[in-house]
Amino acid sequence: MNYRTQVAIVGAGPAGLLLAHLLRLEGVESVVLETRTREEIEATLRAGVLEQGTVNILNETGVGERMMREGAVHHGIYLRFAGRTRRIDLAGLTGGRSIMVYAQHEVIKDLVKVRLDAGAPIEFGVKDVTLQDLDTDAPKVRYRHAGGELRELACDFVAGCDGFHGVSRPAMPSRRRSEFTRTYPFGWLGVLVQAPPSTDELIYAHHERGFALVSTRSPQIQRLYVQCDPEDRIEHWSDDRIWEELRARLATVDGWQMKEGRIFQKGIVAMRSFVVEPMQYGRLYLAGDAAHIVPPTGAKGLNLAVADVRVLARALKAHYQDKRGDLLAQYSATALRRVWRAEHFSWWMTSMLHRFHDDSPFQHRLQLAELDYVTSSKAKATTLAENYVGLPLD
Ligand code: FAS
Ligand code: PHB
Repeated sequence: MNYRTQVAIVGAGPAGLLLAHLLRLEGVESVVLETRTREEIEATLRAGVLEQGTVNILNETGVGERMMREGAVHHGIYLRFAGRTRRIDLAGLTGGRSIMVYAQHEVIKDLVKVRLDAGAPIEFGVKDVTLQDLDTDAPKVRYRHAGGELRELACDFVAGCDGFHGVSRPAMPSRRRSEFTRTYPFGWLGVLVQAPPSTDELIYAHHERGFALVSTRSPQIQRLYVQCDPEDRIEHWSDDRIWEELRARLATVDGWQMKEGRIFQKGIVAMRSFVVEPMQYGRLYLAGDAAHIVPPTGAKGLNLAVADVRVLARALKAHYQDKRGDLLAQYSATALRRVWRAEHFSWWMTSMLHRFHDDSPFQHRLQLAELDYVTSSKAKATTLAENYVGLPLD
């Protein structure tokens, strides 16, 4: 069966769902195609920190009510090193900008609900998605409907929001794209714990045994991470070993104690930095992880996806409402400027806070000097703060 829309959106992650939402509010039609089921995407554990700009756009477009009710606003973060804890006053250093701790899959639930309540289409469980005629003004997306029927969706534009392992980026001819990559020799083991919070704000810890992060999800559920070997297998990480590492890496000279509890989820993620240029090929526009990956140390992944689709939605609106092509033509350059800023910040946070196994004692001292400087110089602390809360969306 063949049918038509204005914008075919491949992928129902934060990028695809928010783009569909912004376009619908501007009267631009779209269809969202997703390989997984609604239950699966609403249960995917990923990011947890929303920049000020992300919070603002969710509130301004009417999908922020539950976030404001259930999320937690944090005005600072802690850096812990050499057994001491120092606070970065995010709000004080950025004229009142803060972060919201609200899980990515909760944002997904809110965006899916508002779309389906409006009767707008999301096709879950699609297969064999292929992109056609992207270098013409009549691109198409072919796919197999969940029911098995082959379908062709004709459109004006394709938004590739299908993540790092999707089909959109590879649909760009390799001679027409450049890829920039850095892979880190470590990963994160993340756990969900049934316990009360051990801290009022996130703790980023540097330790000779490796990095650790204390984050949260709710007053009953905490999110904790330890640096690990990316090739390691989760079976090698018993709960006892995880607590032993967390206690050691988070220990302070003033005897700070972590509140422990039942670990009910654990997983290991590898870490890399990746960017493709340009983020556009013909009528295909890439957004989010389909175009760029950041290590999670800077909490930028989800927020960059949001920033991309904000620029893309405005450009598509200008195309349909004002017959303007300039914003679409500038999309890739506009998005990449913010992407590289976030790539640099995420690489810097990762380099300052993690142990590189081939680190010399000299390198270790340099990290401690950097941490001492960023927590004692207002100028340097402001650099961290303004990047962490997110530079204002232009
Ligand atoms: P997503 O990957 O979220 O969404 C893409 C969607 O496209 C998925 O639903 C997928 O099923 C679908 N799809 C794929 N192929 C398709 C096809 N061919 N056709 C149709 N649909 C297709 N960031 C943080 O800040 N903090 C974290 O702790 C953190 N943890 C992470 C852990 C992991 C394992 C990963 C991979 C990322 C993590 N991130 C984290 C980054 C994360 O938040 C991403 O930046 C964010 O999900 C990007 O959103 P999207 O670009 O929408 O891509
Ligand atoms: C999280 O809560 O999952 C989280 C927080 C901060 C990060 C990464 C992940 O830098």
